[in-house]
Amino acid sequence: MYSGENGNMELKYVHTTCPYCGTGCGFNIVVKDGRAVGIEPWHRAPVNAGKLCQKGRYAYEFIHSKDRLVKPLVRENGQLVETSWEEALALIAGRFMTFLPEEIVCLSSARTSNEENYLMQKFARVVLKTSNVDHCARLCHSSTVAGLAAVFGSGAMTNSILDIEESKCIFIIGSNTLEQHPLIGRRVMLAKKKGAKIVCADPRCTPTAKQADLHLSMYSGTDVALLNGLMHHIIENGWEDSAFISKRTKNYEEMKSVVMQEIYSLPNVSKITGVPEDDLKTAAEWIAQSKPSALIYSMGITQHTVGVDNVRSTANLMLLTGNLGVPGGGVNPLRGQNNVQGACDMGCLPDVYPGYQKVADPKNHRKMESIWGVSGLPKAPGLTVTELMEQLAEGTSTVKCMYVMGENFMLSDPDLNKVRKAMKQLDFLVVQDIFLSETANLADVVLPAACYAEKNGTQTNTERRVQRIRKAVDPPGDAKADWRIICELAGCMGYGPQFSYMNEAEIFEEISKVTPQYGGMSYERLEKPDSLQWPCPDKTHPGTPILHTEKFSTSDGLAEFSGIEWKPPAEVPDVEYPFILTTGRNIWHWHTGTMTRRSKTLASEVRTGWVELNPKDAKKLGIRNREKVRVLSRRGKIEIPSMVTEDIKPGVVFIPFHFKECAANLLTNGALDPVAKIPEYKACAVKIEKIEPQESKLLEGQL
Ligand SMILES: Nc1nc2c(c(=O)[nH]1)N[C@H]1C(S)=C(S)[C@@H](COP(=O)(O)OP(=O)(O)OC[C@H]3O[C@@H](n4cnc5c(=O)[nH]c(N)nc54)[C@H](O)[C@@H]3O)O[C@H]1N2
Ligand SMILES: Nc1nc2c(c(=O)[nH]1)N[C@H]1C(S)=C(S)[C@@H](COP(=O)(O)OP(=O)(O)OC[C@H]3O[C@@H](n4cnc5c(=O)[nH]c(N)nc54)[C@H](O)[C@@H]3O)O[C@H]1N2
Ligand code: SF4
Ligand SMILES: [Mo]
Repeated sequence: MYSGENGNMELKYVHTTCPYCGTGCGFNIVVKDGRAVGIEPWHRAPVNAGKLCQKGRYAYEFIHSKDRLVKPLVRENGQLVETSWEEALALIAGRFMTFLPEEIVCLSSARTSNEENYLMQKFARVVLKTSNVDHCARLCHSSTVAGLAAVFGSGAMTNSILDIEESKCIFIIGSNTLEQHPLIGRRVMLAKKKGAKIVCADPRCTPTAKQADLHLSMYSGTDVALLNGLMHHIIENGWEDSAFISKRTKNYEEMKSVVMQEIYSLPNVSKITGVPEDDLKTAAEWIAQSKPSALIYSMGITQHTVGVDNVRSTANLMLLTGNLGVPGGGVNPLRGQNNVQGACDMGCLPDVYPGYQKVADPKNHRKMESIWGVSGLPKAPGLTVTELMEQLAEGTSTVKCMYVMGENFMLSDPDLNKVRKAMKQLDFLVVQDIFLSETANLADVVLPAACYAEKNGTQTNTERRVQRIRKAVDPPGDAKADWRIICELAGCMGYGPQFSYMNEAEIFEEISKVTPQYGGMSYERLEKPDSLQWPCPDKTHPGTPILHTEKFSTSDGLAEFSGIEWKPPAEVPDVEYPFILTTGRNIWHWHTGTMTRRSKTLASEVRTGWVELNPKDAKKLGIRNREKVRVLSRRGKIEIPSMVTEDIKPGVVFIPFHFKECAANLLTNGALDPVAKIPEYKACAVKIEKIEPQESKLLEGQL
């Protein structure tokens, strides 16, 4: 931090890390008279070298919003009314103590720091004696964590952001990198400038697909067929890396026997995926014949009932072509939220303590009891949030109480009508947020939290880089940092000694003791702009930019192929619901819009949602561009402006899920992957109806 004279104005520049995506760009918050007034480049930031996308550039605009939460609120006669911290915390502590461990769930937040996530899972386990702790990674990369851990022994991105530039061929599948991880997209573009081939597999011709040398325009939900087809062609041509396969992997023959079946020959795969055969051939040749090749994926792969299968298939392809453990290669899942990697690392998952140490292993159990100075920690894994919502809606759950920190599932969970029904089953809901979100609006108690610019801490980006966030301004009103709120609540419930920290650095010190991957890290070491990438097991370890260089993290050090058959999505189009709906994001907005829709520059660029459909489909339905239409699924309906565009495959429609007035999640399907329990956000069946002129007049009258 330094203060500079600018005319006679005193400006302060505070180095920090972006609160939006998992790229983890660094920037300076400009502070004047105690207010954040701008964002300026921080050129020494390792990930982005001073460059930013529009969300980072305007990440100061929502901080001083007039409708920030400034006081705790409690529900009285149906209304949320202001109260003091003492009363709010006493009320919560009293109520929490009346619930059994199996009756209570904590949801942590990938928007908050490692320190705060660490304390949330510690609160659940130590104070409430429950393993019921989860967070939005369940909706995002739970299939990555499960799938890659099974293959490589670790669920994290194998390579680094900088390293992408060294690649000779980049295969992007189910990731709109240029819009959703723009500063990683920049590295892809730099690789392209140096001659790398870019292949992009996506049902939409996104800005990323437009920059690619080859766009594989596929139907949603056909990824395993596509990947098996590419592997079929590679093996048929003898392009596999036999030396790598024999030295570093096992189970190759099983995988080979599956992908060499007739169903995965290119003519068949072309029929299933809708991608021309020649494009499949070119992609297979580029990926196999360029060394090194890197694979990048994100939600187009993970958010399916076959999410884990999809993830394992991507790993099969990169093992087959010998692209692991080398610079410019790797399987690179791009983690979404600023600190979703950290929230997972910190053990905000129902089956693991910090550092992915299994709850069910008695050795870990004893270790944690001794470090935390408690007895009676829960021994069995807890509930995932998606299973919880399902059971609540069916009326079969034991859960009666939820403590939610920084998640807005009333807009982000699938099948919102079901979620609303689930919420009716709860006796007590506490939501801690920076704004009165759709979820907070249902709570019995709302706690006002400090935002990223108002607290210190660390967060971990997609390439496992642990970086500092630094306090630039004071929180508004009575709002407090999440970590302080958790500690005060634990104190009210008789656990003061286990939660007495003077500052964030003390919490981090405990994290480094408990979490093997963070063992050698401290605030002092993280002060350097380069920060550290985990694993960093001891104080002299320099951190690890590339995983699996010598051996994999599995028990025998080998990576494991698996033979995976293609299965269609849980719900496929039929006569009544003839379109595949896929959902996702836009560069200007963030998830449920709590921050970006309050950011005046971002909000003025894109004001509401839309449904993308191909001109051929629009013509059949008699729908013009920008006409308001009705989209219906078996679960709900919305009204939304159309966007008629060649950029989407006929038969597929796309809706961004940021906008509450036309919420995509009223339509989506809550069907889950059997292992990861991730919902199928990327494929369900819908129909589209024209809104007749008389009807639309009536609607206008109602607005
Ligand atoms: N601007 C912005 N950036 C963000 C976010 C945001 O809300 N706004 N959110 C962050 C978070 S948490 C995450 S997880 C990431 C997500 O980052 P991405 O995964 O890149 O984003 P999405 O738009 O969800 O989906 C990516 C692409 O998958 C395609 N797709 C849909 N169905 C399929 C399919 O079946 N197969 C394949 N191969 N592709 C398919 C979609 O057309 C879309 O272009 O973004 C992060 N970055
Ligand atoms: N249809 C569809 N739905 C999806 C997806 C999709 O692709 N399609 N993607 C899914 C994915 S990948 C994700 S990650 C989820 C995201 O789902 P959510 O995490 O529910 O979405 P956010 O809008 O990021 O909500 C975060 C909340 O945290 C609050 N917040 C921000 N900073 C702080 C802080 O410092 N402290 C506290 N206490 N609160 C804070 C924000 O105001 C906001 O209310 O959405 C999922 N939903
Ligand atoms: S790329 Fe991600 S981390 Fe970087 S400025 Fe944009 S939103 Fe922030
Ligand atoms: Mo995400």
